[in-house]
Amino acid sequence: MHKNDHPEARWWKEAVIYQIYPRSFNDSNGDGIGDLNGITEKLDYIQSLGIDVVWINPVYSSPNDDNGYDISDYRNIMAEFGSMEDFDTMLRGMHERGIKLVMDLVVNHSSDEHKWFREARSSRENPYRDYYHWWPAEKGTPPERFSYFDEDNDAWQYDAQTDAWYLHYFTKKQPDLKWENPQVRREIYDMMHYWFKKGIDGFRMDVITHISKDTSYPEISEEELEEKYHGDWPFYYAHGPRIHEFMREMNREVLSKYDVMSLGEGSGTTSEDAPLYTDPQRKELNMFYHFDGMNIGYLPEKYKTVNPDGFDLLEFKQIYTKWDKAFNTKGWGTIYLGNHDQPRMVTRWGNDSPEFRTLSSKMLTTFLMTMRATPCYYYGDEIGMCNIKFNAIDDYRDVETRNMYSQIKKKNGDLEEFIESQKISARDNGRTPFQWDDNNNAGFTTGTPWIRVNPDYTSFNAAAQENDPDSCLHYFRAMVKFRKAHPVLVYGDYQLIDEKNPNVYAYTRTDHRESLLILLNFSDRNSTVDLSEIDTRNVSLLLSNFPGKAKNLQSLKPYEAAVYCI
Ligand code: TEU
Ligand code: CA
Repeated sequence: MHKNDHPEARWWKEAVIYQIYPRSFNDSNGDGIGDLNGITEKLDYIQSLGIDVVWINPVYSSPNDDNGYDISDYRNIMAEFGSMEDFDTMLRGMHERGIKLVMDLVVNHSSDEHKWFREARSSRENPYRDYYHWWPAEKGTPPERFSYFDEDNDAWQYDAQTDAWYLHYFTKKQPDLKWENPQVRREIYDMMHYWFKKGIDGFRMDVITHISKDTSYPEISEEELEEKYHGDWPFYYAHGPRIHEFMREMNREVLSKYDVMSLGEGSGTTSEDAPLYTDPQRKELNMFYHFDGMNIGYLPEKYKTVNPDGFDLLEFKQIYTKWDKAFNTKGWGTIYLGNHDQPRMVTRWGNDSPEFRTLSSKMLTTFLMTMRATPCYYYGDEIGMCNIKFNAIDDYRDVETRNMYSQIKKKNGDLEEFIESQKISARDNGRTPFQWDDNNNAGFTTGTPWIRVNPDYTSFNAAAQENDPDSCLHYFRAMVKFRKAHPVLVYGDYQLIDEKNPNVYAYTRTDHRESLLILLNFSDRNSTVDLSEIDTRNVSLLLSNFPGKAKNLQSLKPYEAAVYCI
């Protein structure tokens, strides 16, 4: 293995992150809900993947209106997930195995059941009142603001007790914290110190771009807002006027004091804005993940309704190339194809038919492990888990899907089309229990799972894949090792090849030591690639998802992935 000598080398650039959705990973006590002891039980498995960092979705006290993204106590563990002792045991177990832990930081909003909000709503004079954004009734109806998760998309909720509205960009049980209040920021920084002192290794920062709001309403109209913050929603929710001031302050007061990873969820930012958060000279965050890649393949005007024709690979390539460029000199990015807010990667970006599921899953894994950004790999993708595709609204647990359904119903919209479309795009597709083995409920729980287990667990599960050297699981482990053995995949230049090819994504990664060529066929047909731009005289195959790869470099089988040294 090469010793890494890159001048800008950092552990978090070289890491592979494995994201765990605790509710669905492993249930240790039979109540149907995954928990911290469940994760601890599986630490040897997690270690066997060769990953460096685990990111867990929120495990703090929460009434679970939005599965833990509505926090009622930032310094405690959700009762369903266990106790603080269980947390400490899990963290110790990870550190003993050389695995770092990144937690979710959800500070754009709290739960309405947080003490701060309960106090704030009790009277206008309460000292916590100014922790949130209020609109008193005597000023008339509040100016229009959009909420992502509200049934009427109205971000203002009227509260009779004090005759005022409060702001919530997500559900009405997620009131937005007022970052403009220095006391709020101090509370949050203290809380961050509390977790860092416990020994955690970083934060993934939920909708962090949204914390700074334009509070100049009603002086500013919806139209002016759109213009000021790059056109259509949701951009004007992000990247608010004081955002970089807050980020720098958080860095100075907290992050700079530890050797930790900070990863911002970059919703609503463009590739021009993003480097402002991650440019090391600006001392804000380490890295960022974008939504541009996730947002392709939807019908315009129809939120989360997928285009039945699928997505355009040319657009896909253009987006990932653009984002590589955004971070190639300033800062650092992350890359993902699925997470708890997205459907399963093999269904959305590959092909989950029996013929192509394993192949396309490996092809997508190859993509994630050979790009410049830090990969965030989602639990279950290593065994090729796919969308569950519920037929009925009652099967869904997610507040987003349920609210969209009620909205469409209210407007007498096409519910059938919606349910069909959610089979591809719904977040719950990525939240079904991990498939450990072919026992009841895939070995996830001895009780009744909080959300249905994908019935395909009898053929797709970790135990079966352990015994199959050609499985997705073994391929993922091999790819992680491969990335670590080739620092060029972390730091090397990225160059798109055969840009106009509609089926094949081809690129090179190059540093002073070596040059690798990556060929990925995203289609279900034999495809060819034009390699005339590069010198392929000394090419040798290093890795492929087709063990006996065809001799002809230019022709690729359906969903073939191959990495060459050139
Ligand atoms: O997601 C923020 C975000 O941008 C989502 O609203 C996203 O657009 C949506 O999930 C796509 O379907 C974060 C968390 O990752 C998400 O789970 C939370 O629900 C949300 O913030 C509120 O905290
Ligand atoms: Ca449990």
